[in-house]
Amino acid sequence: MAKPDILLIGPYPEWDLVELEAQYNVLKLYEAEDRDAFVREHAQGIRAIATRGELGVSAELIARLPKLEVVSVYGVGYDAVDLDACRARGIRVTNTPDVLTNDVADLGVAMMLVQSRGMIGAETWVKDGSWVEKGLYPLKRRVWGRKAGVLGLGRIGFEVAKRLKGFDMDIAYSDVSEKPHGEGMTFVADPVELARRSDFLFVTLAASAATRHIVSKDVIAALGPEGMLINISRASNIDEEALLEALESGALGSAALDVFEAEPKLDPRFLTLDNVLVQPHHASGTIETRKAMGRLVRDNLAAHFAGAALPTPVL
Ligand code: 8YV
Repeated sequence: MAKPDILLIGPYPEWDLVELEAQYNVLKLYEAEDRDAFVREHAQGIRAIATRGELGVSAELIARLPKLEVVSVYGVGYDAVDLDACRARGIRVTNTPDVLTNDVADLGVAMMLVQSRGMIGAETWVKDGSWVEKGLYPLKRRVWGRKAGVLGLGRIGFEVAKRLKGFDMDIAYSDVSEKPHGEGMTFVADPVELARRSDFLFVTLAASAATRHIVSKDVIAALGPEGMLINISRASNIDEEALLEALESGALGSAALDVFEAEPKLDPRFLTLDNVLVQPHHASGTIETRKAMGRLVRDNLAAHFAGAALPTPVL
């Protein structure tokens, strides 16, 4: 029997590609010189899409693929997949939850530590000779024992909070309602109030139209000139223009960001600010986790084509 055609929206690691190509006829959209012509040429055969969290699939592309049955997302976030278009056509959607939770939480906590203790600047201080010429590195702010806010106490938010407890931090969270797993933390319904009581505000909620700019100008102002914003979710959760203005004016102390509106082409203002730590959307980027994510993408595709229950369905 012929291998089913699957459309790969963006590159996957080689180890996943080898496995996918053994089972499917993999059509690499990202390698096509003329993507429009490539889609037209293969439109009648494509039964599955494999994509990445930040790339998703547009309604426009879905509309051009009449035989599309399933979209498998390499990532927990599926906000970039047009779910309405999939729902309307009965197209199944899967993601890769759980396997990446701990790595994403690790990176968020690492960013807090690196940024609060000024470790990037401290390394430059050593390497550029400032230590020898100027002496002691400027003093930075402590982390342990201070106040942390977690916006979104889902799987990732919970793991962030668990780690912060190890730093004896006073932890509060916001979510749509009080959570049974929020034991030992203070529930604060209003994100502005949460920001007001926080030294460090972690953004860990799944992005959707409803959460767009939930970290508003008011939330940023409430976090204030001594506060730090850490985003390991999606850029759309933050009003990025308000964030940049607050970082430039000092209305917000600092930020540590793994995600950006125009990634990978960031607003160039981010690149000149010295109170922001920027990371290339790699919170889930460990070999172990990425291998597990790739496996789950394939397990979902295999289950779909075998007519079995999908391991991690979104739709
Ligand atoms: C990306 C992510 O999918 O899990 C998510 O939602 O955004 C990430 O894990 C990953 O960077 C691969 O592109």
